[in-house]
Amino acid sequence: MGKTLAYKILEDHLIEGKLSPGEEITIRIDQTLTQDSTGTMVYLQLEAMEVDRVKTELSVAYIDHNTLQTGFENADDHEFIKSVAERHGVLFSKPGNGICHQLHLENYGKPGKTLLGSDSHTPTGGGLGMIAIGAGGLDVAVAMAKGTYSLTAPKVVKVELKGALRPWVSAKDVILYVLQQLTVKGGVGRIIEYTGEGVKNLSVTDRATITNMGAELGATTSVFPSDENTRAYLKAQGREDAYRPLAADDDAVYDEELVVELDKLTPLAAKPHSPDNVDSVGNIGEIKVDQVAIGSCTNSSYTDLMKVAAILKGRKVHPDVSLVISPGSSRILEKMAENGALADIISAGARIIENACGPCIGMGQSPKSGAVSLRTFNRNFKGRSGTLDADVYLVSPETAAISAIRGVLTDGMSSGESLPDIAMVDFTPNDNFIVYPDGHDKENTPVAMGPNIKPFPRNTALPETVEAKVVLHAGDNITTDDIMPSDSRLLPYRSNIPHLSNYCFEKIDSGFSQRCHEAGRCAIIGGENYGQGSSREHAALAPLYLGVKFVIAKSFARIHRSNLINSGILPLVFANPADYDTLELGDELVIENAPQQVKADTIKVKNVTKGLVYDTKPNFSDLEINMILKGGKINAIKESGR
Ligand code: MIC
Ligand code: SF4
Repeated sequence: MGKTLAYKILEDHLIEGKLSPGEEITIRIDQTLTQDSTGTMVYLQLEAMEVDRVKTELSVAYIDHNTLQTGFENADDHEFIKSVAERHGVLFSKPGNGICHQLHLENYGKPGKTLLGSDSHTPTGGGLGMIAIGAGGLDVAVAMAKGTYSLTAPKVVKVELKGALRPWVSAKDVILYVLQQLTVKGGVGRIIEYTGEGVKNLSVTDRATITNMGAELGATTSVFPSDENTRAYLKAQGREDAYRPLAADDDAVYDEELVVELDKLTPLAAKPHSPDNVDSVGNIGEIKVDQVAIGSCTNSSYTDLMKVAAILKGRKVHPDVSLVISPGSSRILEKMAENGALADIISAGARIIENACGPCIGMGQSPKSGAVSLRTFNRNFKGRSGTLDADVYLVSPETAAISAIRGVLTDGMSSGESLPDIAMVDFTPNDNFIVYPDGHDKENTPVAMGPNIKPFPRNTALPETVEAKVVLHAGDNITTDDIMPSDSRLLPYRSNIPHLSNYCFEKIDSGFSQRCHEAGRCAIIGGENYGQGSSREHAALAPLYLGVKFVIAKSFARIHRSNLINSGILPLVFANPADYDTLELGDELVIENAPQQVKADTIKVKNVTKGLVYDTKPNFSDLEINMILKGGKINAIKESGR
């Protein structure tokens, strides 16, 4: 029986377990990446593990999220990360170098390698034929300390690509189409593997756009074969020696299949407020646009921005539109400065901002009240832009640029305008933004600890009886942005959980943290796909700090479920989803004989207020049971080494 590419790479890295869907496996991690908004926690945790040098082939610490430096907090975090990176042999990418995923693709990604990143869009590396997985910060800290990562072996979904995209239709439309078909929870427990003759018609940066937004499917990761296009991309980056051809066997067997006919696709958009709320631009119609934002780890590559420059050249941004562009990396910006494309963009009336996440994570550029904002980003959750009543649409760079000129959402295909082909160019290697840890070690480099950096909360061993009061009864698809919002006001406090916890669930229930303080011991009730989106473990650490003991939901998103377990908070799934409706705010819940029950198939939760008993399914692996019993991953590692 032939093998999928995903399983070939996993098999190459398998350390422990049976490589079969649903089984727990431990794999070797070759590379890690962190970014600053999750990175401060990662490096606090790495320090807490008292390790010396990292065990990976390569680990990089990028600074791209908190770059506004509105106060000392951001800059202190950067200095802290730099010092810890130097102590442990991690490369440090200075602010201004660009967005972690774009930079990693350009400079370090290698076909066939594994990459674990403390950011949900780490699967961008799948565009190069890597198994690149997003995880909570603690998992990445452990991967650096031990060179391993444990996960449930996913199913593999085959997405067969046929034909080629037509002008004005791009990789963004491919992934929006897949999101329309599979939804934001369709990828949970799955790797999405792209195959078929259409693959050769997509460049590595196109592929990276698709694997990047596979995060929005909830997938463990997404992967493309490594072929001549991969070689060409690596050669253009001056790294042809990293090339290695990789593909699934012709007779590979997949768990599920989807066919995408590239030549039938038209420009698409994800409407407010979910990446899977997809419709064609033509159907949505020519709605008036107030803001257009181009950039993010999804769509800020050289070819993306050159297409934008070609559309803007010699024209004027519509008077009612604010067009803002954040390039993916310093080398892309440098190239566009050299070849004149930057001048074309500026002259059209676009605002150029730093090579960083910027508006994607609400660091500036919040649209005006009630605005329509078109963004080439990957998430349009309500309020993520910083403006609660803004309507954010996710579109391709082509759709964004032509709409910025016309002032209305525009389908480029029916616009009658032509679009030039963008040729790939060679980049001159440049590591001037990189600080190497050479010459530094733990002994000669002190940790630079600013006053805003506070210790992270730690849990204690699971008690016999767990009592908790329901402090929130939430709906389906709660995001980690809902749980722990992030914007220019809050991002500087990513290393200060006590401060952040005051804002937990702020956007959907402003009384949440107060209720937690009053209750002391708390439980959260959730619907389907609880905790989708960002990998921020702050969405587990802030609830831990506030006294949350367990969450019962209809289903969980992968990374958040792991983050809860890593913090010693129990993620429990309703055996009977109708039980969800019987629970109310203020209900007193009890789990008796908790240490015995967590080892069983079913955990019984008593609702003392209503006189009911709920069956819940923990589905914990042995490693997870150990973590729950010990009160989280750090305690488990310290006590039993795993
Ligand atoms: C995001 O896109 O939501 C982020 C900001 O990159 C997060 C990480 C974070 O919350 O710090 C992610 O995707 O993991
Ligand atoms: Fe940064 Fe946005 Fe990408 Fe997250 S999704 S890494 S905030 S650019």
